[in-house]
Amino acid sequence: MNRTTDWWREAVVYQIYPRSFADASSDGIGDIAGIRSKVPYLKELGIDAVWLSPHYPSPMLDAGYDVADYRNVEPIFGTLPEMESLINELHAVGIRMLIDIVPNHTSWDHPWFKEALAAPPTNDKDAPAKSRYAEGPWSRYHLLRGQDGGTSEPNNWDSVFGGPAWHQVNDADGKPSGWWYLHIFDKSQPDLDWTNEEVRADFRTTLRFWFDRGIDGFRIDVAHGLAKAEGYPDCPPLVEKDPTSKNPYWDQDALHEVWREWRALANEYEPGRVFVAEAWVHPAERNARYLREDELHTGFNFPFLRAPWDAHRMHEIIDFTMEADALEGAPTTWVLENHDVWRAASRYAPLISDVAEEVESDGNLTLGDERDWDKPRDHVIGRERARAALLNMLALPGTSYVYQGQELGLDEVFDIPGEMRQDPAFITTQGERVGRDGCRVPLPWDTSSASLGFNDGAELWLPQPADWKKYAASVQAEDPDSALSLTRQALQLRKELPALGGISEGVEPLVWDIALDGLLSYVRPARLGGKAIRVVMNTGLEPLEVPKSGDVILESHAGCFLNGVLVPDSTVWLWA
Ligand code: ISL
Repeated sequence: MNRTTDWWREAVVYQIYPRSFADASSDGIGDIAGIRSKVPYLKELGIDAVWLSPHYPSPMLDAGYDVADYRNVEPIFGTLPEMESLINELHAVGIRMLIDIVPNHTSWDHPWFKEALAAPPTNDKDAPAKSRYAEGPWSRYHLLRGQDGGTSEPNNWDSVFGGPAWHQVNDADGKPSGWWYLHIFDKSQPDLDWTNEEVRADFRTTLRFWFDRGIDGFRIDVAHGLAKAEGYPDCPPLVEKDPTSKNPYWDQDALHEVWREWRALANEYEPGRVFVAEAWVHPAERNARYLREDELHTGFNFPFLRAPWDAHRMHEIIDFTMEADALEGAPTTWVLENHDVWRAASRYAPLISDVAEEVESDGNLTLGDERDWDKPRDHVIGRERARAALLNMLALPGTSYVYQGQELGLDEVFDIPGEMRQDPAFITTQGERVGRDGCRVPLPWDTSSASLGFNDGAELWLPQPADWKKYAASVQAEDPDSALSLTRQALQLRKELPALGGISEGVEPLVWDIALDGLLSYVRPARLGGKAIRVVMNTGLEPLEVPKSGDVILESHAGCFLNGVLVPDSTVWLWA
């Protein structure tokens, strides 16, 4: 174990979604210059690393997850030299930098796809259904002959954003060719064929391109999607949304070969570079296979993100994810928010109509948990729970991910007018699915402009709610009880208290204290001369007596722990 290179085992990584972080150019969309202006803020927040969502040239039909050039910077965001300055400036203040990479698909604006479209397939009416067209430029993508003489999709696969996962290509005369390309996401995101060595070699070049510029690692988009089952079999009924190997386009064994290749490449660097997998795979043991010693370093813990507001369920999830990852010697990570899901403050907010009833996620959380999104919720409770959940997360052993604005306690924004919404899930389903724009609203920084310091007041790509002034970072910085102050304190204590670290020395199981109805409690044992810490969270509806309590280190809101009793919707760190 090398403590210097294993920083990723217990870091706090802050996700920056560049469109919505800070806009120095005042065109309404965030940019690299905006991020550079906030490096002091990031330093003061106390994070260890940044993960930047895609910054590559893109037509932005999926907010940059549709990449047209993997070795450059989107002009809206800035230039390559600016990107290099950002890397250096973060490093200068001791913050590492991960960037996103999107290997499952390119944009339809990528030169490879344009080249493919310019080489229309022959309209071979006699070609059997599902035959592969793997010649020339099309061999980098999945192009198949449709069924019923080419008139219908090659199989029943659905796109994650709604509708079929196939789009028909025209022949040279502009008529439907009978050949269809695969797009598991939007039709502007054709899937790459990873059995093609040219594709693999080109991504190796991209990895080196960024590693050579000082990037510390990559977050790998859709790491469970690269291989498709041979023969493109139909998806069995009811398996459609199932991220297991039963689904012919998720979690296929063949893709692990790619991760082994990437790991070997990352290991060539000194210090070694790291990967975090975005893999929505279950069961946890299968997910852990992505973290084998010669594959990826870590992966997101999505079961934790999807946990309902229930101590018992959280206990189970913390335990089984740690156990599964430990089988591969990997540390577990923790995440509550990202750019694809509802803000925690809204996700945990109970419906007003039935405060007591908690509905467990239906598994469709990945594109924003869209259950009852238009029904009123108790956001006061939601915000308290989000603070409590954050404090619990930051005490768990291993790396935690914080999504921009989570430190400000932002809510999901629901009242974005339809014509401003940009998520392909909203557009493809014509509004049937509300999509993910609600967690992507530009950040409120201060009260200096109509856009709350996001830019000089120019119109934003997504509107901020009228009451967001109270969330502005500058306002919260003055308030010792704000979400921002709480996050800063927690991150500071994480650095100071030895008991909250230690996972670099090996994967230790948590010491559970109690997980009673509504009460989650565990101890982080004493180490390096520091004292043990007990973490207690109350997800129940009643105040609960904490059987073993010590002096308070930090409370999720002031006064939530008094005389040994913890109020609902709160977390406390105590000396054990
Ligand atoms: O595959 C899923 C469920 O099994 C999805 O949850 C999927 O993994 C997830 O939506 C992938 O998200 C990532 O890739 C998308 C992009 O729109 C998201 O923003 C990104 O996080 C396509 O690149």
